[in-house]
Amino acid sequence: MPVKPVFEAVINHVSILDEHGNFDSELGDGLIPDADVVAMYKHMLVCRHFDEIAFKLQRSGRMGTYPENRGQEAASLGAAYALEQNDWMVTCYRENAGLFWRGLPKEKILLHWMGDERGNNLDGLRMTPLAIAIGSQMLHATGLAWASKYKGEDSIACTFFGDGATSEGDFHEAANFAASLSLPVVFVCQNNGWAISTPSSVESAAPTFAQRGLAYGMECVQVDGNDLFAMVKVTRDAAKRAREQNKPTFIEAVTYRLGDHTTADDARRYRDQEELDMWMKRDPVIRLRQWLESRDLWSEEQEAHAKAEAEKEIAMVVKNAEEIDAPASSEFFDNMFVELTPELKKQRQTMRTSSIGQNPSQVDVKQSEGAIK
Ligand SMILES: Cc1ncc(C[n+]2csc(CCOP(=O)(O)OP(=O)(O)O)c2C)c(N)n1
Ligand SMILES: [Mg+2]
Repeated sequence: MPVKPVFEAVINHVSILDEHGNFDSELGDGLIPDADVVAMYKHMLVCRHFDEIAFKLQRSGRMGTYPENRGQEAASLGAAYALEQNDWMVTCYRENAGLFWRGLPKEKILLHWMGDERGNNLDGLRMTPLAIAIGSQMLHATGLAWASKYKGEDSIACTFFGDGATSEGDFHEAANFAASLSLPVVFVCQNNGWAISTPSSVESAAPTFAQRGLAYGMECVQVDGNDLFAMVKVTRDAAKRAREQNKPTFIEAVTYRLGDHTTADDARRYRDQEELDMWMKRDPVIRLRQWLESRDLWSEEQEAHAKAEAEKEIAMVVKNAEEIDAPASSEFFDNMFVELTPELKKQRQTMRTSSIGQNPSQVDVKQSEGAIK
């Protein structure tokens, strides 16, 4: 037969708890201990409140631009829950829920968006600063996983990015290296339907984003990203594959951002109210609460108590972020590289002298070093 298929593929969609409350016991029973589901639900309430307060801080001129995470909490939280303590979490900017779950102090996110570089100082945490340059972080994840494999460690890297980011060359390079060098990376694409005002249908003509990983020889799966259980399941499977076989996986988490792209955006100008209304009903927080209530694991009183606790906690987080001592002006050089490049070293050393009118290239770097400490 001169013509025969050489490759065929199927992309599976995984859902355990759907928006109507249907729960797949076969996949879901025993997946997460009840106490952990309760803890993660409370955590989602805290994250939702954090989001609301961060939005208000921007609107009242107390913080710079902020990207709301509202609606996408289950995707990063479920994935973060499935990772081991020493795994790397390499994110963009809609993963607060997962980062907080893994121990990122909440003040750090506020400081970041307040323009204070200390928000990016993550010493001791296996996570990288929020990547605002779209797609750049996936390369870092591949590099971290490569380092882990090279050193014989058992940690893996889990990276998060949007649907739009898969159109960046960085994604394709990171994916190709990860698959062809057999590196322990989990790629989690949060497909929220939009890249600012560009709908995903314009970003890609393919029926799924998951299949983008196929081209590189990766395992690929699509999952309901608003389903905490399904996120835990697919990430756990992918993490196991990475750890035990050094094989990367591409996970497409189908979700939706319920807010604007950032506080600098007004999504009403490009998306329909009906679309938003439909996704409001698929809200991961509502879904999880219904599941907990149906099992007598949650009550109205617990809800009120948890919300009051969340308000207290976030008020303290805001206070800590706003009352921190002003940073030294040279601190914005300090948290990106372990060792500064020669150019940055020079900029750091000459920033004061050049700001008062001296040409940095004419400043004796060694002499000025002491003055700017
Ligand atoms: C390299 C680069 N190009 C363009 C931008 C401007 N930009 C910021 S967010 C964004 C869209 C990202 O969409 P997606 O990856 O789907 O993530 P989402 O914001 O939807 O979570 C763009 C184009 C950027 N930050 N970096
Ligand atoms: Mg998007």
